[in-house]
This record gives sequence, structure tokens and C-alpha cells, in this order.
Amino acid sequence: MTTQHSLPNLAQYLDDAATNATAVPQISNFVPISLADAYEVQRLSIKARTDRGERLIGVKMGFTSEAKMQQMGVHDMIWGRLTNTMLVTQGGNIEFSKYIHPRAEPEICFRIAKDITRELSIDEVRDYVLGVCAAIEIIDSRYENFKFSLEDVVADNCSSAAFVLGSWHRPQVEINNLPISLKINGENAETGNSADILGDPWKALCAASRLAAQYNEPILGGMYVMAGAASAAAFIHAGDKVTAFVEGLGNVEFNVI
Ligand code: OOG
Ligand code: MG
Repeated sequence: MTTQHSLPNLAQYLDDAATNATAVPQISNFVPISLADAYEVQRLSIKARTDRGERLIGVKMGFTSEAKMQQMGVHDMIWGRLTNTMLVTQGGNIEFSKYIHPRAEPEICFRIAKDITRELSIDEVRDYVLGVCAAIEIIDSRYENFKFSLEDVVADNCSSAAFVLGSWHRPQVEINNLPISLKINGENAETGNSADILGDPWKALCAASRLAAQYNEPILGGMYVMAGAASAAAFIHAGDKVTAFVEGLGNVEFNVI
């Protein structure tokens, strides 16, 4: 790897692309990087954000459903980081001009009750959760044409751009086998079922705990964990009203201005 393609330079390349809302060629087009290097690029690009004053407030799981893997042509579970500036108020606005080619996807989010430092089993994972809610993730790949390899998308913080959270429910609420839909301007854009998230959305949190242990990055009490989309994602445009509905958890929405 040349100095030009050092991991810090690649992190800056992606951070600049996000800041300037300009798509760039995917990294794998000009230099091969390993998955470990890609996670290091992700860590460095997030460090650039926290150095500017942003705070780490959670993590998001990616490719936890077949629908997402099929849509993006990537077949491994991944995770990315969420900072406070990505959190959009429920019913609030995002400015289209700050994004490249944003897409929205309906999700389920967990609020963590106490630090997760080791892999949790499906039987204990609920004890680590304060609440669950319907959510929307706004993804915005920094790569041209939203095209990437697994390493590319990991380096790009798994396309994370923004997220919106609905009202909180107690962790005892049933979250498996719930119909999920995404509407744009009242029209159905995507549909899915929470069972499509690894067969049970709680398993997405188990997977996050495994990654937390593997990368020695605890998920702290108070943080959010997005479970990953059960459906494909839909492109959004200025003027759109975007609503997700998770049966039993309710609606969550935002506007694109
Ligand atoms: C990568 C992010 C994947 C999910 O929910 O599966 C993701 C992408 O699709 O660009 O957020
Ligand atoms: Mg997602």
C-alpha cells in the first residue's frame, strides 16, 4: 500500500466525500484492502468526526436480512457507528442537499441498559435492553452508483448517514414476526417482516455483542443499536414524507426538504 493509499488517507477520502456530499470511486477500484483494514478506516473516519466534537451514540448492524444482501450484492453481516449528529428528531426534516443519493429503510432499534462487553446469548440479551422502537435508517453510500464490495462498505461506515427513532416500548414487547412497511408520500415503497432479520431481531443484538467482544469495543449503556433492515431500501428525494410502520411498535417519520 502506498502512502497515498494509507489507511488514514482513505479515512479522510471518505470523510471528505461525506462532508462535501460528493460520490467518489470505490476504494477496491484502486487498492485492495482487507476487512480488518476496512474496519480501521471506519474507526479513523469516525475519529475524525469525534475530533470535530461529535459523540458516539450507538452502532448499526448491516446485512442482517436476505432482502438487504440481495439488493446490495453483499453477503456478510457488518456493523457501523452512529454519532449524535446523525440522529434526526421524529417528525423532523433532513436537507436533501447534505446527502449524495440517500435511501431510507425501516428498522427496529434497541436502547441499551448496561454495558455489553462480551457475546450475549439469545436468553440473556433482553436483560441488557431498556427499550425497543420502530426506526428509519437513512443510508447514503459515499461511493458512485451506491456500488461497493464488503470491504468498501465497511470502510464507509456501512453507508450510515442518519436515523430516526419512534416511541419507546418495554423490552418485553413482542418484536418477532411483525409486518414492517415503508411509505413514501403515503405510497407503499417497501415491505418486510421482522422475522426476516436473522429469523429473530434479538439475534441482531446478539450479533452486535459478538462484534463488540471481537473488536474490543463495548456497547455502552444508553447507546442505540439498529438491528438492520428487514426489507430493501428506497431512494428518497426532496419533498418526500417518509414513514415506517412496525406493527405493535407504531409509526416513525421524517421529511426530506
Ligand atoms: C449498507 C448498509 C446496510 C442494513 O440495514 O442492512 C444496512 C448499504 O446497504 O448501503 O444498513
Ligand atoms: Mg440499515
